[in-house]
Amino acid sequence: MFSDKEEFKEVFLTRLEMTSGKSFPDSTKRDQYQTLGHMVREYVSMNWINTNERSRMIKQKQVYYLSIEFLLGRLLRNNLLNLGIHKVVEEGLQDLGIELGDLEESEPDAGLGNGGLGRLAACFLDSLASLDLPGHGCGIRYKHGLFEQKIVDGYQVELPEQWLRHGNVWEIRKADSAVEIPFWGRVECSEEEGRLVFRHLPGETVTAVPYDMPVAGYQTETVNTLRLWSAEPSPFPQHKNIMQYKRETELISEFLYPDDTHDEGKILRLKQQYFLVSASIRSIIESFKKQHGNMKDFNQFISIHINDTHPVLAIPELMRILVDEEKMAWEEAWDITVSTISYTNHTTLSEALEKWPIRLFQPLLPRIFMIAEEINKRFCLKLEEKYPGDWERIRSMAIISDGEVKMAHLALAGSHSVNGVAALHTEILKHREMKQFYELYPEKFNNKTNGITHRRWLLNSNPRLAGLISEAIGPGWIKEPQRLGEMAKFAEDSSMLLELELIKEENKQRLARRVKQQTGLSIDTSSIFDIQVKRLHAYKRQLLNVLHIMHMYNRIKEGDSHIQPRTFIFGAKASPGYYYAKKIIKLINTVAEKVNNDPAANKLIKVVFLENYRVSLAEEIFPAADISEQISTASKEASGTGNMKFMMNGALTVGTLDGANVEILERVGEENIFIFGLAAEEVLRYQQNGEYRSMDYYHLDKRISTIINQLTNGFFPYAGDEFESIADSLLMHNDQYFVLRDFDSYAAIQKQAANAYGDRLGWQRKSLMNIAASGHFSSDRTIREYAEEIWHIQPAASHSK
Ligand code: 26Q
Repeated sequence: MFSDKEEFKEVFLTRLEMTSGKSFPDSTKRDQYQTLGHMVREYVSMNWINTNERSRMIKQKQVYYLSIEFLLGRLLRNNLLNLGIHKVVEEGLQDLGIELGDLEESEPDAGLGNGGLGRLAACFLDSLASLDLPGHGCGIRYKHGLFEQKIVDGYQVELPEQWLRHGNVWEIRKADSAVEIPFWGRVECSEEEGRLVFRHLPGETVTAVPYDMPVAGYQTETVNTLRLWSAEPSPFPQHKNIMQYKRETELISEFLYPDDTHDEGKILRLKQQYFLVSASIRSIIESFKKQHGNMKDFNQFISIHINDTHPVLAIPELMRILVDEEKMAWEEAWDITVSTISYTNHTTLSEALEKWPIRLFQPLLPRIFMIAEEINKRFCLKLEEKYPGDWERIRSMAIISDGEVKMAHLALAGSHSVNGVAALHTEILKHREMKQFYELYPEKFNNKTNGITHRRWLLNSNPRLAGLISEAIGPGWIKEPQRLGEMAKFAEDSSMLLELELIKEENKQRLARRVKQQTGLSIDTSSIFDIQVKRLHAYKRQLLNVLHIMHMYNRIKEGDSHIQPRTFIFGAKASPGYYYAKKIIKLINTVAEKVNNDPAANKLIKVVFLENYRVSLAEEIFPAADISEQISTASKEASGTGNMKFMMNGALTVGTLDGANVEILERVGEENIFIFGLAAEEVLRYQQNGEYRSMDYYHLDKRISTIINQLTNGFFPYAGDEFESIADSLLMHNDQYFVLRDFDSYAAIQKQAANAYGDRLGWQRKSLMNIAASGHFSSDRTIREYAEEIWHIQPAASHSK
């Protein structure tokens, strides 16, 4: 149906009428989108079935990537490009007077994630399939993804997100493969053939129904599966109050939890975690047993990866099945479990490590808790052997202690591989946060620097730049992104540099139109587009950026006209319960209001807050950026991946030596990046010796005292005491994230960046060098490393188109 334009049009029109029940002229964009989506989904079916059959026939090792989040965004364009039918569809639709772009806009974002961690999972799926690797995702089909953000009077307001309102054309409900998940109840113990046997008698069971989505690789025949589980009432509920049972059951997959490490310990979140893990492991084992008969060689054919600790119950769940159901001896089951499971850590903030109080855990998951206790007991015995008498060490490493289950400790003990997501982050894990575990298991620790799929983040979202690159070095980079390095040979080619500038200008115009449409504000595309888009967190220091804008405003008001015009653009969601983060959003909007309405300033600087930052908006933002703000307090950002998306689209980084910025610097060289601020070692030293005093910076730096005073002295006419808590965090609470400490060096580097922008060709050369060095940060490279060094999986016999 996609082999030629005429055939496509015919099928499309017939299908449109059949499925929408309307004639073509009466059909809406959404009808047309859905028709096309269903056609594409059907088109992949053949390869999907073949991929599944092949893996059943040839007994190839498979990896399952368990993640509580998959931040997929839209799928239509990605699927069209990966399947190689983009052109036929675009031209066929054009004949019918339909713009493909308009249909794409009808697709809701699948926003089943908070940010970096969830988006990484989505990039990994694309790379797995594109590299012909047998790797599948397992997640939750949340009815509502991350909340929709509105800005009302400068404040964030949250609305429930509704991506499933009109159905999801990419999924297939597999009711036949549903599994039952037990909760609550008690554990019965008996003796059978001289062996203690445990049986969980659940108080309630929930049905997990899988919805499968095809993941088609770029120009290959591999189609992997993303299996998302939905919670439904069990067909035989044994509950007194049926309505209440139905409601409680469905709640499990109703909402994605916003990343709120301040607000932990919600029972529903734990229920979600076990729901995902238990359903996934059961279905993995069922399909394994169909193929192999018994569980003996499980670890040789299956790898299970846990994305942070959220799915860590995979460890006790696999143990439970092997010991209770497969009647395996504990030691053998443990060896299989450890060699099957691998774990990625995404955070250095020790306060963010997951812990669950026993009083919540034990009643909800009584058998899993017993197994966790047994794992803990054996683990502590081993520690005692190795560190006799070192009770302090044993207590601090225990999996269960102080009335809590430590999920990271369970992951460290129960997996064979633990990785950080950038070199610096892995070093911090080894030598600080997880030092004792590194001493115990040095062989488990390894680094896998994050990556992004260059297909979504360059080929699809910046088609003009992608076209220019393909013209210059051929299209080989799409399969082998490290070949982007060949672009470096054009560093002195001024026609290439001018082309780059032109493309950037066009992308800036597109973003300017979006800004106009969303905010009513006109922005100047010849100004520097200086962009910070990411979740709002104190450690990411959006505050440093805003304070610096206030300082620039003050300079302008003092008559300094040596200012390179700049448009500051922000996008950020704050977790609904994160008071301080919400204050920063209000501050950004308040500064925007002041600056944009002051005729003395708004010719030189403007401030834009784009509401509801999400994948589809990101795709318009990255291609239009001149400056990428990556300004976290050094040591706090595990990796960052937005930094890579900006770089790949030719933006220059203003950043600290944190996360993957360090590796970006190594690749682009210091002349092509703007590095400032404390290094991680310095931050960690300050934190240890307590010698930082933010008040000194207030007293010694006039720029700083002026700005901080402005937060509370009526400078913002209607603000009242709105920003007192921000001023207090900086002065009374000693500025935990070293905003004032880094202010001077930030202001200095921003001046340097502005000067560099003044040299047009010089800037484009730097931009080119960033693009050229970005191939290393493709998730294809990352996934190859996981496949070779952790999962030990091989590509399916090459059958690329
Ligand atoms: C915790 C408790 C309750 C509810 C939700 C959560 C929760 C949810 C999501 C906690 C954390 C997350 C997400 C974390 C995350 O995205 N981390 C980022 O991972 C990226 C990919 O590795 C890194 O690039 C970022 O540096 C890291 O911050």
